[in-house]
Parts: sequence; structure tokens; C-alpha cells
Amino acid sequence: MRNNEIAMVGVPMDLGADRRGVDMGPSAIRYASVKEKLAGLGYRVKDLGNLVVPTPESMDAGENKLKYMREITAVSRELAETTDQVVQSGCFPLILGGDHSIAIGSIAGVARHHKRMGVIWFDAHGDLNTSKTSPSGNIHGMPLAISLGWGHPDLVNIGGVSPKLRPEDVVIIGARQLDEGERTLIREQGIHVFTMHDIDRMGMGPVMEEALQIVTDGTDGVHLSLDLDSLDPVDAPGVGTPVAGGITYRESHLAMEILAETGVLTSAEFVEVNPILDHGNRTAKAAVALIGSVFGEKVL
Ligand code: 6HN
Ligand code: MN
Ligand code: MN
Ligand code: MN
Repeated sequence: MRNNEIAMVGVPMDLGADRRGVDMGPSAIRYASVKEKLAGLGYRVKDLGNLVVPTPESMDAGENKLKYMREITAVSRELAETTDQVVQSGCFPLILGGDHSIAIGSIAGVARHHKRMGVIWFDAHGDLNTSKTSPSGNIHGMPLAISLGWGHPDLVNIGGVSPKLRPEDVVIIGARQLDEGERTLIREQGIHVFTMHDIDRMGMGPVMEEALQIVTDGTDGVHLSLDLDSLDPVDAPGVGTPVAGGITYRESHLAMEILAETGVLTSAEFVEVNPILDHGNRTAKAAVALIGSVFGEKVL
């Protein structure tokens, strides 16, 4: 990052998920004062505004196994160009979602600047489905698989080369709801997953230490993709696919604080904030607090 500069881009995407409202995530995060938070930490923040995403009601979902693939492909291409340019300009890309399908584009763009990139994926889910294994046909359940090169050619080839990531460079943290096909893939490909069970047993500190070792081993950049549904629904109720028994408020902050201390991150996104399902913008506030921690906010 040059001169402590962050470029923020909102992606009001809800075509990848079943429930409307996540398109308002970027607004809710801005309303929760993300820019002020970062400015207070000494960063210069450029808000690039939102990308344009078509409205689902104005379109046909298309193929049932890959809903809105055409539109998601178009937005992902644009987002890949945007994150690519942000990195080129020397700024740190901070992407605000939007449903998790936006990770396809953000990763495609930033990956151009790395020979090998690690990814830390906080999520209740695996997001490792393909059209063959998906129970829903929703593309927000597929972005990690797509970045690893598994999925429809139009999606995996966004931004040029595929795959963007290697399985051994990816860590999923907070998983507690995986589909059968995802479990098979995780086993076959040896993807590192720290489930809630692992977090309970080991504690978040040791989990993060192991995770960091994995994503930095042989890589030259690390992307953080944080789905707010990785947190417990008590602390982040405003998400489309909540799953009980998640990461606590403090555990999530500890994880971000450890990331801040190591300084390895080269890009980040915060996704799946759904203000319609939220209570008093609590989830967007949690996202902004986490953004503060990952950019170095300290108590003392
Ligand atoms: N997310 N595994 C389920 C599916 O439909 O593929 C849920 C996916 C949720 C995706 O929360 O980003
Ligand atoms: Mn997700
Ligand atoms: Mn999720
Ligand atoms: Mn490795």
C-alpha cells in the first residue's frame, strides 16, 4: 500500500443469493461510518462509489443451476478491472458487498498482481459448490470453487487465466454448514478448513497462527474474504443465510487484530451484509468494527 491509501468500492450485488436486501450492504457499511473509521486510523480513503448491478426483478434468472450467470459474469469482469486498477495505482483494495459472488471478480483482479496468492475465507459455508453440487443454483455458494478453477468456463475464465488460486493456499475459517459435494471436494483437494469445532478446541489465536502459515507459505500476497455469516447470528443477524453457533464478536476481532499485526494482507472484502434482515444496522456496524481492527485499530 502506497502512502496509506485505501480505495473502497461497493458492489450492490444480490443476483447471487435468494433473498433481496444484500444489495444495500455497501450503503449500510458506509452509513456505519467506514470512511471516518479508516480516516481516524490515519488512512487516506478514496471511495470509488458503487459498480452498477442490474435489478433481479427486471430480468430472467436464466438457467436454474446457475442463476443470473450472464449478469454476474458481466459485473465480475468489471470488478476485476476495478480491483486490478486499484492495485496498479498503489492503493489497497477494500471491496464492500453485496453477496459473496463478488469475490469472483475481486480475486480475479488482484490475482493478476501476484504469482501466487493466499486467501483467508471467513464463512459459515464453504462456497465451494459447482452447478453439479449446488443445492440452490445460487452463485454466492460457488465463488471459492470458481477462483480455484472449478465451475462454468465463463465464470472461471473471468480476468484471464484460471485458476486464480491453488487449493493448498486457501484457508476457510468458521465453517459449520457444508454441502455433500463441498465435503468431498475439501477431502479430495486437501483444502484447509478450520470448522467451528476446531475454533472451539484450539482457540482463535492458534487457528490464526496456523492459517497464516498456510496462506503465506510460498505466496506473494494474501486476500481476505470475510462473509459476515461467519459470525454468530447474535452479533451479525443481518445476513441472508444465517447459521447458529458462529464466531463470537471478540473472536472475530482477535482474528482481525492478528492479521493487522502481521501486515500480510494485500486486499480485502466484507460481504453478505443485508440491512433488511438486520437489527439496527448491527451487522454493518460489526463489519466496520472489523475493518477497523484489520487496519490496525488498537485499544492501547
Ligand atoms: N454464502 N451452500 C449453500 C448454497 O446454496 O450453495 C449456501 C451458500 C451460502 C453462500 O453465504 O456466501
Ligand atoms: Mn460466503
Ligand atoms: Mn456464508
Ligand atoms: Mn502452502
